[in-house]
Amino acid sequence: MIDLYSFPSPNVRKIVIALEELGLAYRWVWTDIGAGDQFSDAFRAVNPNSKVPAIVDHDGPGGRPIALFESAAILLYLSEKAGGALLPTDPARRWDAMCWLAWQVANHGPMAGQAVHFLRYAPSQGVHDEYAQDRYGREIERLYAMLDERLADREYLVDEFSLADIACFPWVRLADGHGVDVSVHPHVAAWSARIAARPSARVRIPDPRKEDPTVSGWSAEQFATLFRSDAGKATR
Ligand SMILES: N[C@@H](CCC(=O)N[C@@H](CS)C(=O)NCC(=O)O)C(=O)O
Repeated sequence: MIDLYSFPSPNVRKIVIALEELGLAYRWVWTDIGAGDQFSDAFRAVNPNSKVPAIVDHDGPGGRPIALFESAAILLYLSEKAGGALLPTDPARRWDAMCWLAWQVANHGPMAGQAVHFLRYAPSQGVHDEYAQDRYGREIERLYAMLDERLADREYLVDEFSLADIACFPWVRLADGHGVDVSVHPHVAAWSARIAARPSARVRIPDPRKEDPTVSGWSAEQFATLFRSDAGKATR
């Protein structure tokens, strides 16, 4: 059994899709990153970097429990556990998939994160607003143009559905939030619709906060916890 430390977020969704595709048994461990659960000693024993996703596989190598963090490492672990599934068997194509997986976690995810931060969350810094929005906006557009070019003549990033697609898809679904209009990247839009049709992509990540009708969006306290700053209070 695998414990998945979860919160409704694109990086967690990658792991959910992989677990579902591979048919591996898992259970949710709700980790409220708005309430600061990621900074608890118990959580930091699993992920010293205080972020979701993280997993504990109670049946890890040698039958012993293993804790893993960082979405790319978790995806590769799950693939290996399932005998190399979700990666091409051909070595050249497998390495191609690795490149796109690394591209997502080192470029697409972080740049999208910065773009949404400066578009939606950062308190106004006057003249500097435009600078940050321009910098991250341009970089994220460049990355989507690159993705679109890659998908122009193939159904999936390395022809067959792989970890590379799983890593990119949940972020592409949030493109609006980081200021990207996916309709101007038609190959990305078609690829995204293809993946969205898979049952694994439709699984709902449980969110106990949604059962509380008084909770909607981020409160100033949750915002301050998440960004470890009081700055957000100025915007609310
Ligand atoms: N590079 C990490 C990024 C993980 C990440 O940024 N997780 C966010 C949610 S999507 C988080 O836990 N944020 C809480 C925080 O920064 O305190 C990965 O790919 O797993």
